Parts: sequence; C-alpha cells; structure tokens
Amino acid sequence: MSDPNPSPTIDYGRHTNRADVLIIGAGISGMTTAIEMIRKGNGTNFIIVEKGNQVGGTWNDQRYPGCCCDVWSHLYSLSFEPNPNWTREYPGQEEILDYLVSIAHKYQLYRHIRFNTSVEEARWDETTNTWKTKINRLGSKDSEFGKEYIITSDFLVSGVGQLNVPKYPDIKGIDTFQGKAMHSARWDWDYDIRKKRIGIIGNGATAAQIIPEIAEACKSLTVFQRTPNWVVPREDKPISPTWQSIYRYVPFIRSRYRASLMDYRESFFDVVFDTKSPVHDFMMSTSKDHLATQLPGEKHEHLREQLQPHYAIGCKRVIITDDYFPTFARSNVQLETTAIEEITENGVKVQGGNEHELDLLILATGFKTTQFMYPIKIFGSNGTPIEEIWKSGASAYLGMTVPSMPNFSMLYEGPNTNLGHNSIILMIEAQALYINALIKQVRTARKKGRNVRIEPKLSVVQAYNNEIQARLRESAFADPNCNSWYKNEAGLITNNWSEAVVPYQKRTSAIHWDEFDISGSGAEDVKTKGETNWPRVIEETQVSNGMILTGLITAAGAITAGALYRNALKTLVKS
Ligand code: NA7
Repeated sequence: MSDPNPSPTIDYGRHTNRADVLIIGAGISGMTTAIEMIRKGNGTNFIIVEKGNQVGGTWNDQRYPGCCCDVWSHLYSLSFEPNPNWTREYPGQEEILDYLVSIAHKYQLYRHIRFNTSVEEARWDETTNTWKTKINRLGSKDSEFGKEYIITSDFLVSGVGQLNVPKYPDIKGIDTFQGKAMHSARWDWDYDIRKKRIGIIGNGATAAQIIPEIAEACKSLTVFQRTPNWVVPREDKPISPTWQSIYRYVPFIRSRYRASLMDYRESFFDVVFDTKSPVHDFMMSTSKDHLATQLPGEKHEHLREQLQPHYAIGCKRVIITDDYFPTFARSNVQLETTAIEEITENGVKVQGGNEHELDLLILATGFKTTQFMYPIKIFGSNGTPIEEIWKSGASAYLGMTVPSMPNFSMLYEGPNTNLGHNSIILMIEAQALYINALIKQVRTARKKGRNVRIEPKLSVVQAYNNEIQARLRESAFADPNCNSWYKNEAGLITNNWSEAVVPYQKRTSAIHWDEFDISGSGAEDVKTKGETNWPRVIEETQVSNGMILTGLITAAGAITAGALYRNALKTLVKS
C-alpha cells in the first residue's frame, strides 16, 4: 500500500532527499522564499542547497577591500525585518552579511541548508510531476549523502542571483602572467598588497570601491579603463548611537525614514526611462560638477577628459562614490585608457607597445550575467532544456516563471528583474510572496493526494516580454554608445526591469490563473479560483508629513480641549 502521507515525518528534510520545495541558493532570494514559506503557512518542508559555506550569496562571495552597497542601509533590508542597528547610511559587506546571518538564525534556516553543495542539473519528471535535481557535494566529509545524489521536490525555486559567476576577460595571453592574478569576487586576503605594483582591469562599481582602498597601501596602481562611468556623490556618514536608539525605540520614525528613502529612489526612475526629463539632466550635471570639484584646475584637465562619459547616464550602473575621482590625483595612481593589447608574463601591454610591469593583476571585470542560471542545466517538460526556450534571449513571466518549466520559479536572477535605481530587496520580497502563492497550490494538491503542474502560457509570456522590451528600448539602457551587463551580445536588455518598484509590486500581488497552463489531477481546484491576490508590501509614503503634523496638532488640540472641559466640569461640581 502506498504511503498516504507523501511528506516525510521530519518536515525539514534533514535526513531525506524528498521535499516539498527545493531552493537553490542561500542568498537573499533563497532565504526570503524560505522565510515567506514559514510566514505564509507553507510549512517547513524545504531544502536549501548552497554552493558556498555561508548564507548571504553575493555578500558572502564578495570580500574585496572596500566592498559595500550602493543602496542606503535602511532600504537594504526586508520590510518585516528592519534593522535599527545599521552603523552607516550605506552598509558595508560585513554588516550586510551579519544582518543576513542573524535573520537565518532567527528563522532557523540553517537546519534546512546544505552548504558546499552545488546543483548540476534539474529535470522535470513527467511521470511523478516532480523535479529531480542532481546534487554535487563539494565538501569532503558528509555522513549522510553521497558525492552525487538526487533531491526530489514538488516545486523548484532558483535563487542563484545575477551576479554569481565571475567573468574572466578574454584577453590574449591572460594565462601567461607570472605574477598574482585574482578576480574581484575571489579576493585572496593572504596576498599582501603593500609595496606591490598593481594593475586593475575594469572601472565598474566593484573597481570603484577597490581602487581608493588599495591605492593607499600599494606601491603603484594602474587602472585600465575601457569606458568611463558616470559617478555621483555618495555622502555616506555614520549613523550615531542616538539615532540607532531612536530607530530601535520609535519604529514609526524608522519606517518613516525608510519610506522617505523609497520615495527618493523611486523619483530617480525617470533618469533611465525618460532621457529628456529634468531629473536626467540633473543627474548628468551633478556628475559633471562632482568630477570638476574633485579633480579641479588645469592640471587635471586631461584626467577629467578621460573620466568623462559620452553616453546617456543610467545606461551603465551609475557609480556612487566620493573617493574614486580624488584617487587619480595621487602620485602612485595612473589611469591607462589606451586599449589593452595583451597580457604578458610581466604585466599588461597596451596598443602602441607600452608595457605596465605588475606584481598583481586584479580582474574587476564583472559577472556572466546574461546566461541565466549558468552553469546549472534545467530540463522542463519533455526534457526541453531551458537554453532552447531562451535561444533568442532569456525571458520569463514577471521575471519568475517560464513556459514548459512547470512548478518552477526564479527570483532576482530571473530575466528583467534587476534595478538601476532602487533596492533589489524590494523586488525579491514581492517575488517571494508571488512564488509562495504558486507553492501553496502545489502543496494543497499534494496534501489532498493529487498533483498539479503550473506553468505560464507561452502567449502570455511573449506578450509580456514584447511589452517590457518596448519600454526598455526607449530607456537609457538601450543607448548604443554603451555596453553593460544589462544587455546580451545582440544588445537585447535581458537583465533589467522596465518600470519602477511600485508597479512591479502591484503587478506581482495577484495571480490570474487563466494566464497559466494548469494540469494534473488537482488542476480544477486551481482553475476555478480565477484569481488569487494578496496585499503588496507598501514601502512608499502614504501620508504626507504635513498631514501627520496636522493630525498631531488636531490630536493635541483635542486633548487640551478635553482637559479644559474636565477642569471646568470639576469646578462646576464643586461650586
Ligand atoms: P561591471 O559593471 O560589469 O564592470 C566590469 C568592468 O570590467 C567594466 O569597466 C568593463 O569595461 C571592464 N572589462 C570587462 N572586460 C574587459 C576587457 N576584456 N578589457 C577591458 N576591460 C574590461 O562589473 P562590476 O563587478 O564592477 O559591477 C557589477 C555589479 O555589481 C554592479 O553593477 C553593482 O550592481 C554590483 P566596459 O565598461 O565594458 O568597457
């Protein structure tokens, strides 16, 4: 007789390779999906596999000098897990990692996570309507599982992130270099940079954080710049213990502050989506002024020309820093803008023959961003590989679900889910709620001894993709004068979302079931629902400061009037 209860008795998958949900990645995406499962009553029968040795995803991987976030601390946290203890307006890597570790402990995620564990491939099994995911154990000792094994799950969630796999540049001679070479995302702290001649290829957001830090310690630093970036002021500062206490004990002030940050960031959305808007011009002139102020005078004229971009601001990630430009005024720092010809045994040779001899070569050359889910192989219904579905560019409905990939969702690493103007955590929270609404249907069917498979209709995804691509084509991202990690080789913008955060939150707070192909013995229960919706997380200001002030004055007035009335009454009674 078959087991009437398909779920294992230990409901968090510690000793079993069968789970309701398998989550790939213990970064913010994977963690938030798991936490929302717990919060939304979707149980705890989930397994998280993580190739690293800690939670935190990119914030665990990136440990280079100066690593920090370019979104404000109070906006870089889950709405339901605010952190009053941030010590700076912009958080550093260690502080973000601490925050994520504390949350993983709070929700007891560690018992679900298998670290040093990577996914090779996942296959949809038509006969059982489950995912069979091939797991590779990277660690050398593990008493429970073999080197390779399969996890079976009803639902598969990918939270591997867009900035996950380092991209090494395809430059002639790169393997011949005899000095030390490292990618920014694989920093080797054992290597002592003091008194070293260092070269750094790249000047993106990562390099802009590394450069000022190492310039102070090394003998010489050569920055190989291919394209200049737009840079705006950061104005970071510590958050005093007094303010931390206020945020801790007066939550209203903290949430009000977060809402004001949200409003501000959302208002900058037009920088990218309306290149004729005043805010676009404002950002450009702010950046130009920043450059002129930080590298003033005739003696820096050539540097300013080299560092001045000539494409629409926002096309590439805008860099937010106050210590990047001034670093080029240092006597031990050189900006090299002649194209690299080859990497030699001794260093980097640029066109024209000039060779820079180096001890250390840092490759701040970014990530493989347009091969989504790389290098994991995913095979959906009838064994269809996801690359085949994405052969003319990756797309997914609301960045999360893909036709022919039943009971499968992605979070931030999904196509067109990245932001240029606001906190990615806001998007991830919206996605985790949406995915949990899908998971709920699959779990409910299972509990009734049925099964259900849910995948978006191809026509729906195509119409959705046409709509967002039309908007993206008009944006600064599409400027042909710049390349970025937001576009694939054909110039298609596959990484970024096409609107602000609030429209995404609104759009992802309901599921219209007729937009999905739903089959299996439990299909009718889902189809007859028509629509499932839930309240979105409201982050922006709902009531203006003026109205709050008016409300406070009115309340104070009412209290005073009440007190006067009571006193008058007492006097009357006595007399
Ligand atoms: P990015 O933004 O992709 O930057 C990579 C940098 O490396 C960029 O300056 C590139 O120049 C440069 N690059 C890449 N390949 C080469 C070759 N072959 N030759 C010369 N220069 C090269 O990566 P980051 O790590 O800085 O930032 C990624 C995201 O992390 C960032 O947007 C934040 O969201 C956090 P290019 O500009 O293409 O001419």
